[in-house]
Amino acid sequence: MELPRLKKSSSSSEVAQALKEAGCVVIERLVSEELMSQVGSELKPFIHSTPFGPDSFTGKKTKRTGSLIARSTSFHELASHPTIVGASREVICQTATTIQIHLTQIIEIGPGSDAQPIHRDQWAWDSFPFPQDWEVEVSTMWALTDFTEENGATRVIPGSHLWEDKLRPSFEETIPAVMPSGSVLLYTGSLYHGGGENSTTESRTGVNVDYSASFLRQEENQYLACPPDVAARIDPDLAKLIGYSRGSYALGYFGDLQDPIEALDTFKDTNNL
Ligand SMILES: O=C(O)CCC(=O)C(=O)O
Ligand SMILES: [Fe+2]
Repeated sequence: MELPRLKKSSSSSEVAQALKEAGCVVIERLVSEELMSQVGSELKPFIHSTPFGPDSFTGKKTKRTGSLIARSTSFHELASHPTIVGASREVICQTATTIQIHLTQIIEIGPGSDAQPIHRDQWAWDSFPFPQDWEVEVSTMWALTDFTEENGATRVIPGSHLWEDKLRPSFEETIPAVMPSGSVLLYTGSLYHGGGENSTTESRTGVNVDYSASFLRQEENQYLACPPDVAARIDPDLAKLIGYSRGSYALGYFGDLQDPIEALDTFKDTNNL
């Protein structure tokens, strides 16, 4: 199966349909290169002070820098892009009533990095065996630099979202998601994939934003990454998407069954925001 490729003008439903069929899809040049380089320059000091990963999964020559909502205002446009959020909602809400941002992470695969082991992102939930027709996560990888086969473009196996669980596919079964800066690769939590090997002398930089069913624990702790004094200053819809809202009917309330967004309203009132 080939990796489906869609245009910037594609609707959320077209993207969701491609995800349901192939488990992955690229939208070419969804945002401008200028926006990507703005995100890159806002995050540069944070990437600079990030240590390399401790093991072969995170990558010993790879840097992973999080808290992107608090650290880069330009990044908000990527995290809340209507085509992406709409498609994620459509795919995940076959099984859940609401979605949330699961993690935000800039991934810089340094020169000489080995390929990452092929995996499913949904294994993060203790490898819980979700039924095959349950999609609980949509991952996105925005190309900040161009993604090439040589510099470590994400490797995917289109169609593998329907494969059995706990397989160990070989690197040879994968293909690289080659795409120019400003493009985005979407893949379900059930798709077998991994970061590629970087045999060039430059870093490959991708912006990874994942969305998940709100009934699952978030991989990046959004309440520490974006505490109330930060969350009160961002767009309320984005604040809701990171978890300052109720998940489903009962999840995430505080105090006397209050909705989390009320905590931000109170914070704004007391601080005249
Ligand atoms: O960096 C990449 O291309 C993929 C990273 C990835 O799959 C992960 O960290 O889970
Ligand atoms: Fe992954």
